[in-house]
Amino acid sequence: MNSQAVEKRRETLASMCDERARMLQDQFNVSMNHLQALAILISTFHHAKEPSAIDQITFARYAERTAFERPLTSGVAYAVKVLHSEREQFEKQQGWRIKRMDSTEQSPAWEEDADLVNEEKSRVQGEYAPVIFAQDTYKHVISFDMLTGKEDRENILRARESGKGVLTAPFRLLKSKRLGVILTYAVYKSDLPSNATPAERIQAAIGYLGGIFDVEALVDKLLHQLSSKHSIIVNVYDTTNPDEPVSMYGSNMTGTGICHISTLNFGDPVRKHEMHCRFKQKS
Ligand code: WA2
Repeated sequence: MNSQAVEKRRETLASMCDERARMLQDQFNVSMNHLQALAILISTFHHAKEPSAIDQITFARYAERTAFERPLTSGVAYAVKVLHSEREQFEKQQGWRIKRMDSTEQSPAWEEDADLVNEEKSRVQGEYAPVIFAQDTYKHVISFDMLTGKEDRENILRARESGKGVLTAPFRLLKSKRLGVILTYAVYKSDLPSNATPAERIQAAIGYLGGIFDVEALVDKLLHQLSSKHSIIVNVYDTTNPDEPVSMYGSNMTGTGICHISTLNFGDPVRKHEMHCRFKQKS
C-alpha cells in the first residue's frame, strides 16, 4: 500500500472508532440521567410518603416499563440504609433476614472484615445496605447486604459522600456471573442542602440506587446497529489503572495492523475508559 492509502485507512478507522465511542458514551449518559430520575422518584414516593407508595411489585413494573429509557442497563436495584439498632425491627417488617453476599452466614460485614483498614471499618460499622426493590431480572439480590460485596460497598461509600453517580470497575455479578458495571446514586433525606459536606452527606444518606450495566450483551447490541462495509474489532477497557487495563467488552482476538484508541467519558472522574478499534481484514 502506498502511504496515501495507509493514511486514508487510518482516517477511516479513526472516524469509525470515534463514532462508536460517541454512541456508547451518549447511550451511557442517557441511562445515567434516567437512573438519577429514578432515585428522585424513590425519594418522593417511598421515603417522603407515609405510608410508602412503592412496593416491590410496583417498583418492578415501573422499572420494566421505563427500561427503554436506560438502554445500556439490564436492570436496577434499590438498597436502603439500615442501622444495626434497627435491624430486628426492619427484618420483622420485611419478613426476611438481611443476608451476606459472600456466604450463607448472617453476620454483618463489619464483624469479620479483618483486612479492612480501621478508619474504613469504623465508617461502615454497624450498618447494612439490604436491597429492598429490584427489577425482575435481579430479584435474586433482594435481602442481600450490598456492603458485604467489595465492588458494591466501594460504590455505595463513594456515592453517598460525593452525591454524584459513581461506577465500579467491571466485575462478575452474583448468580449470573456475567461481566457487569454498576452505577450508583445515593438517595438522601430531603432536607440535605446542595452544598452539603461529605460528612453531612454520609449522615443524610438513606438509600442507594444502582443501575446494572451488562456491558457484554448491550455493547454488542449497540455496535450491531451500525452496519458498515468495513468490519472492525472493538474492545472497551477500564484503564483506571493504566498498567492493568480491565477488559469490559470484546474478545482478545488481535486484528492486524493499525489500532485507533478513542477515549470514553462515563462521568465518574475516578474511572478511565478507552475504546480500541482495529480492522478485521488487511485489505
Ligand atoms: N445488583 C445485581 N447483581 C449484583 C450486584 C448488584 N448490586 N452486585 C453483584 N451482583 C443496589 O449500588 C446499589 C446492586 C447495588 C445497588
